[in-house]
Amino acid sequence: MRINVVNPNTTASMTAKIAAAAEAAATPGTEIRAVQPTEGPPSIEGYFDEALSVPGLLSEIVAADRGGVDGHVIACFDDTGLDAARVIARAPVVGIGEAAAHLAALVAGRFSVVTTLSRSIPALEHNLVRYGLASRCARVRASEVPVLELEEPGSAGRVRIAAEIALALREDGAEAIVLGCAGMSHFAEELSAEFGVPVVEGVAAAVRLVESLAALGLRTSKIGAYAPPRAKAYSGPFAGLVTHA
Ligand code: 5HY
Repeated sequence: MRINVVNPNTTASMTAKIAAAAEAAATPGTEIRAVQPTEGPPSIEGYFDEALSVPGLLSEIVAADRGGVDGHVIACFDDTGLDAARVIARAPVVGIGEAAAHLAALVAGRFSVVTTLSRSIPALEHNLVRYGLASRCARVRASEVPVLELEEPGSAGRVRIAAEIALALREDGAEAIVLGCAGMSHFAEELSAEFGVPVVEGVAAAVRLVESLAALGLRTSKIGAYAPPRAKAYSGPFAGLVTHA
């Protein structure tokens, strides 16, 4: 089985971290193709970055889909471009945010999300409403750690994330934690041991879920919202994307 894992930002060190988490989670025999676009934001922090990351993301989705992968993972906790990717791709597409929230809801009555900056919170809250999981999320919290600070050796990021987890367990009634950034993937196991609760990491969750969809022969339904684009004269640098649908 081949899974295409796309980091929608352009930071290669983050893609490498994501690849390691994806390969550690994948079942034996699954090949992970981890990539990032050549154009777009170096990190995704809020609505503007999300929008600018989508064309590059879709380019990577289409390129892999043409090559015949069995599934796609969007490795940004905002699930940027998820619905558009499901329109244009033949193989199933899973976002790490949606995947992590669903798995957290299977192991806890209520969970809290700990993400990077406060400016990302509204988009994540909106996603949880779209996914039908808002009632299971006690709170979306921010550690105020910028995404790229997580790439800096020796940063205080982990300490600030742990402090926010402690507050979530004490104040929110959270019984599990979801790490709200692909750049936090390497912290999950140690934080779960430190706090004694499930800490759900989205890359691993999404890899296992998309493997399951592929193994069950389940692909995105193409008769409604995710039907291929209607024939029209697209123009500009991304017009070639639609010939794939
Ligand atoms: C992510 N940003 O997973 C999100 C998290 C965030 O570049 N990769 C990013 O801060 O919204």
